[in-house]
Amino acid sequence: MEIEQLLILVKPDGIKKSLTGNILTKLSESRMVIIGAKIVKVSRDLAEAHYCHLKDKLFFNELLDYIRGKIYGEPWDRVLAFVYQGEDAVSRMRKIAGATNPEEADHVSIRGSYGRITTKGVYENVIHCSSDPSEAAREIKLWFKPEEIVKEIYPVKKIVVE
Ligand code: YYY
Repeated sequence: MEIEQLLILVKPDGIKKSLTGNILTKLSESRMVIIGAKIVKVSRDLAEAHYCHLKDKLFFNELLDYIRGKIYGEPWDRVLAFVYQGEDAVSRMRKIAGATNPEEADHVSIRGSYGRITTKGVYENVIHCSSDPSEAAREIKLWFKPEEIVKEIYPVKKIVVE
């Protein structure tokens, strides 16, 4: 079992639909620890860098508007960013997040429960979840300064609820 970190974003539609609590509850089933957390108004540069692997897609501009919350306006034009850490964090969190296309996602997953496809064809899938460990490392560096991430953490003792 590898100890991994990954980036989770509650996207603007997740914030607008007041889903942050539900999303964090579902993610907490993983028993992973949060080692970074903040709210971010996403600049165009950050959005482009985050989704650089999709820059040739026809939906790229809509995707940038979506992650920047442009299509919702204030006060929904922001994301909540988290760094999680745990054993096999990426694959386990991807399972809880669900497939990219919310209509194909397992109905108990976050995206399957709360996502939808817009009339413009954008997958409004309420969260971002890093797709593999190297992508996670790239994204964490992009979104967080080193001093914003708690360092200690592993090995974490078993979480005991008294
Ligand atoms: O890592 P993940 O978010 O699951 O998938 P990506 O292929 O990186 O796509 C990023 C983002 O783009 C996705 O969460 C929704 C959107 N998107 C879309 O709107 N339509 C597609 N056909 C593919 C992706």
